[in-house]
Amino acid sequence: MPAKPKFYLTTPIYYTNGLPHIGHTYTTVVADVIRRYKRMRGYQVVMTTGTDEHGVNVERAAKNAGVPESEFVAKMADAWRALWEELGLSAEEFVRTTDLRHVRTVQWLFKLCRENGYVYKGHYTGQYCIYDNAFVNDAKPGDNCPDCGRPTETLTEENYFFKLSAFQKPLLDFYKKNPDFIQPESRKNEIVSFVEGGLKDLSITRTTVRWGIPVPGEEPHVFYVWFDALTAYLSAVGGPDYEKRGMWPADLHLVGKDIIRFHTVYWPAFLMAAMLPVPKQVWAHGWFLMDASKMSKSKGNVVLPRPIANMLGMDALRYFLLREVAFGQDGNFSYDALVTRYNSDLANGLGNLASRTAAMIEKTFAGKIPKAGKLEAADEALARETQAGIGEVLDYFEKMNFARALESLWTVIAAADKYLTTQKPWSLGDSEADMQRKANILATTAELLRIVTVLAHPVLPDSTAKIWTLLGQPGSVCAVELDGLRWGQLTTGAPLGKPQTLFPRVEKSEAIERIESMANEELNPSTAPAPAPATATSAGSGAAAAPAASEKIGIEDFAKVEMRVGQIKTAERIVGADKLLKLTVDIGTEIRQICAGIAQFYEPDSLIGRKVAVVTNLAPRKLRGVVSNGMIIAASVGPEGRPVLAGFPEDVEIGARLK
Ligand code: ME8
Repeated sequence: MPAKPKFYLTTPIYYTNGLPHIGHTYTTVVADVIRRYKRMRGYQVVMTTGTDEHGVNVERAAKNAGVPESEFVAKMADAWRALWEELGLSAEEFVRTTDLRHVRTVQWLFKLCRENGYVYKGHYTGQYCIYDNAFVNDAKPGDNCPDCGRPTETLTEENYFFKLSAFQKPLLDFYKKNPDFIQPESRKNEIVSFVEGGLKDLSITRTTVRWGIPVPGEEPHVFYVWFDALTAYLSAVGGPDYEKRGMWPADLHLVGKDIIRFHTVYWPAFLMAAMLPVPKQVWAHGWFLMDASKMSKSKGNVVLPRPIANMLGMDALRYFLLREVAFGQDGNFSYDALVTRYNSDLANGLGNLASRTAAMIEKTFAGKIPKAGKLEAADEALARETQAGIGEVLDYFEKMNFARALESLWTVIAAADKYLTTQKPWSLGDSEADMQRKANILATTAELLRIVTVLAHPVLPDSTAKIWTLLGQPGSVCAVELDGLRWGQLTTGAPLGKPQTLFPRVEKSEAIERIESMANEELNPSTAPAPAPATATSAGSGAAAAPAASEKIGIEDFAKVEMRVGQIKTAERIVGADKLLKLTVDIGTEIRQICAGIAQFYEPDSLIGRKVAVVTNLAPRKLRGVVSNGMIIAASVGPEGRPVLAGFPEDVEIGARLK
């Protein structure tokens, strides 16, 4: 058998100053989808992801955490790796920039660039913050440090420089010869004009940073940011011995649009300087935005992958990320859209088609897919449509147009639904002719479902594996070769597998509340003890988690909770969240917006002017997209946990502290 062609793809190596959010998950999911797709097209695939662990930010974060840098990054790298594993996104290679294999590769690459005359020692002058011990990129004399706000000083230090300026023409020639190198096309134009505008040499070492890879024999120089980070792609597949592993050059670097320049200008230039093979393609996708802005923990608008995977399954998240936004463009993330798509496309679409097909086969043909006889026009039309769908979906996959690939695939699912509705196998009787007609209809539907399952597998690996078993098809769905996929390959006569839960329908507002409360808990573990809306009682779950009776807390723990008398100024319902009210509450020093899970028990108007007990020092969190900055205290009454607001029989001053 001829050796399989290789395909090497990478995600960025992510910074260790936080944990993965939906943006990082997006890139990694896409990489995983391509990996699975390429395997089904006969490639031997290696995927690399990893962590970018050097630099001043890590120095600072480790200092704040009171641990050595090595310990800090080891913990973070473990957390990233563990999360990818939990989400079914582990790559073949997880490279850390503190790995010895990486340190050696960076030093080797530097040596090659230097030997070839592209590295020189010079001086870098920039604005430096003496409090944070770091240069402030792009700052001018007189600017303050964006981190601490104090004045920066002009400082000159000795650096090694990379002669990027020498690569203007080689890069432009390279882009011309390799028109697919930068994708999508719009980004390519942006990069070409940037390079045409002239390239400045690049400082690639620092003496003011301690936590970095040392430049051998040139201490205290350490490599600086991109020379270190980009090289990780090569370290992961052999470094200096890359030829032995046979994976380099990378076939595809997947990145967000924020880092395209580094990947399409610096990286090929470093490799050209070292006379090493240059990657084949860099694909820059857009951003997932939350409320039209980039996610950040301080804005309280990060979306975490784990709560979504826990609530709806990882396949649902994968499907949404790929289906919702055209790959390459920015898009908004919304829980509402996520759950809507889940219910309509997965629960009512694919999931329903699979379970009703299996149920009909179970009932009519004792759980074995019947053989089709002579097909009627309607059967043949569906077969043709499905066969055409195969070509279309594969074509879209090749073009990385995942949204269109899924759209095409779901058109095929819709065609099957329509076919069943018009053919009505359930209305046929037990005569020989009717039984044969039913066999044709169900075999046709099962064959369509088999093809859809194969094509959807890269995106929905878990649920398609379940459908494959349900259909009693031999082997595993991931082993089916896409190139040979066509109508007419259904294995009939084999018993169906056990019925499987695929995508149970969810109630939208409840699902969103649960996702948000899991996310709040993950983001603020110390301040979000219970998966409840912002009242001490939890409408829905009934029980706010209290410590076990034996678990006593000290007065100092209690003192950490700041509670004050507040007065409700306004109250309104939140569209789509039938349990929540949005309140504004005067707490003496300010008016706060607080969401409370009491909508089923209190009319908004009845609350205006009421004095309530408010926890005022909870970290803000979002409930159904609405920021809640505090919590109203209520008793939880009866088995359903009916909230009864705590109040004051005597008149109390607004803002008074509760002790
Ligand atoms: O830049 N939407 O790491 P990083 C879509 N260490 N994708 C997003 C996103 C969003 N809102 N937010 C992040 C670094 N991403 C460097 C990379 S590579 C040699 C070094 C994704 O942790 C997207 O892929 O800031 C983006 O390029 C990457 O995460 C940035 O991750």
